[in-house]
Amino acid sequence: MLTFHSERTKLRQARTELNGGELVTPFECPERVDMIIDRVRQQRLGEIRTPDEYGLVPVLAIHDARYVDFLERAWDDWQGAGLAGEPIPAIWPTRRLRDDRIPDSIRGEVGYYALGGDTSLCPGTFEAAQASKDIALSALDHVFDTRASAFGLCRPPGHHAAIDQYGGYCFFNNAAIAAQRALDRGAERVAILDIDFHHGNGTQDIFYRRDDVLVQSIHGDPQHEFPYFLGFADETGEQAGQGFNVNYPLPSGTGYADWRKPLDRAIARLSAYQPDLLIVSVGVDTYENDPISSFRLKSEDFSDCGRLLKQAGLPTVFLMEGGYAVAEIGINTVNLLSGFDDA
Ligand code: SP5
Ligand code: ZN
Repeated sequence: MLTFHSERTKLRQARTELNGGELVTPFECPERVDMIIDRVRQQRLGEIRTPDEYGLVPVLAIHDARYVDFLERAWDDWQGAGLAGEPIPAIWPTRRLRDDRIPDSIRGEVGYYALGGDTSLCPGTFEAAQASKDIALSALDHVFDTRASAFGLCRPPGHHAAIDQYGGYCFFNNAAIAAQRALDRGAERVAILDIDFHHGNGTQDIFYRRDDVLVQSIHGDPQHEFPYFLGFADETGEQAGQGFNVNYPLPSGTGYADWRKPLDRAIARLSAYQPDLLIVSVGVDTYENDPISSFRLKSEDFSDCGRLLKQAGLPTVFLMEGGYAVAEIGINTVNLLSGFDDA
């Protein structure tokens, strides 16, 4: 399988993450990319290519223009306002406040556009986010053109990013941007299957009223896991999208035997939909030793998951999302991709 990779993804090097009242070194770190690409080379998964540059047009097909502009200037504005440290919101337009006005001061804007406080902004974030979507688009184009499958080693991840919101370590929704490009290139139906530990709230929200993208997500129950406020089983889509969003929340401690049951259901639903191609949002934070998650998949389980995904029989674009057990992230990710290739 072909891998798309760019060193530019490592330009985001945030120093801080707000985690339970403390500022810690971010779990979503540039070393994740090094560990995965090293393993891709070591296991001879296939050729590694540098992505093409697509500019902002495909980003603006999904995201709000003012949001994109905010991301581009946020760090400079924070510095310009004389604020120390990295931008983290301290107030949001939550219940009983207005969300129909956008502040014109950076502290207010950060609160307006952030969905959580876990994702500090820093120099290089915008460039890395652009590289990440270029990787997703290059992988999409390769799969669209050849019907062979491909892996986009995206970083930062994307599935928590909504039309005008960043957070959960995500800025541009790479999977959504790639899905929209497939449709714009003539695909009639695209399916997204999100196997990251966390619910892909951004992806769900972007396509919630549409029937041309089937969105399915297997994740930790938001009743007790991030992002807490979306991802429940009763969210099935609205209007034209009714029935085209499927959530499979699972309890803490879920191991592979119980995790693969919804995977089987998701693959069956996928086959019924008959999409032109499949985009897999790959998180390996379902791993038993992940530092921020609570499922119990073992390294060999990712190989079996890859094998099962092959059964869908679809041209498949794998896009990297989460996974924070850095020492094992390469093994787990490449196990999944090899499991698919070798099936
Ligand atoms: C792409 C992705 O996987 N984003 C995840 C963002 C999660 N950010 C919030 C992390 C909360 C960590 N809680 C730590 C609990 C440790 N037991
Ligand atoms: Zn995750």
